Amino acid sequence: MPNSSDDPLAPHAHEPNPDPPSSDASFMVQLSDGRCLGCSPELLKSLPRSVSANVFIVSTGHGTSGPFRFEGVTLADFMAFLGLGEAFSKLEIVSEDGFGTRVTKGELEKNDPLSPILLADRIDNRPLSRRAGLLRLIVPSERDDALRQVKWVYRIRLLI
Ligand SMILES: Nc1nc2c(c(=O)[nH]1)N[C@H]1C(S)=C(S)[C@@H](COP(=O)(O)O)O[C@H]1N2
Ligand SMILES: [Mo]
Repeated sequence: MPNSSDDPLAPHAHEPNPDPPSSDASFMVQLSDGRCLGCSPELLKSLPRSVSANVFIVSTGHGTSGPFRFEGVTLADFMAFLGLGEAFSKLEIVSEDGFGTRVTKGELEKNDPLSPILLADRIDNRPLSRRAGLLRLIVPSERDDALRQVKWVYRIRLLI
C-alpha cells in the first residue's frame, strides 16, 4: 500500500543540510514531456521583481530565524514569463540534495501580494549567497518546520 513516508516530499522530520550540493546555481525547468529548459539566476534580474517581507525560517531543531525580507521573482510570474502559466496543475521544486516541495496552481493563483511565493535571489537587501540557498524558494505561509523553504533550487518540474 502506498505510504506517505515513501515520498521524500511529504512532511517529514528533517535535519537541515547546511552545505550547498554544488557551487553552481543554475537550475532547470522540466516540462511534462520530460524536456528541460536550462535557466540561470541571472535571468531573474531582468524580470518583474517582488518582495516577501516578515518571513520566518522555523527550524524544528535549531529554532526560528527572521524576520527576513526576501526579494526575487514570484513563481507565478516566472512560469508566466516562460509561457507556461497554464501548463501545469502542480510544480515540484527540488534541490540536488533531494529536498523539495510541491506548489499547486491554486496556491499560486491566491498568492498574497504582500507575501507571495518567491524564487528569491536577495535577502535583507543583499544578494543571497549560494550557501544561504541561491536560488531559494520562499513559501511565506509555511511557518511550522521550513519543509517548503527549498534552498538551492535545482529543478522545477511541471506536473499535469
Ligand atoms: N535544499 C535544502 N533545502 C532546505 C533544507 C535542506 O536540507 N536542503 N532544510 C530545510 C529545513 S528543515 C530548514 S530548518 C531550513 C534551514 O534554513 P537555513 O539553513 O537558512 O537556516 O532549510 C530548509 N531547506
Ligand atoms: Mo527544519
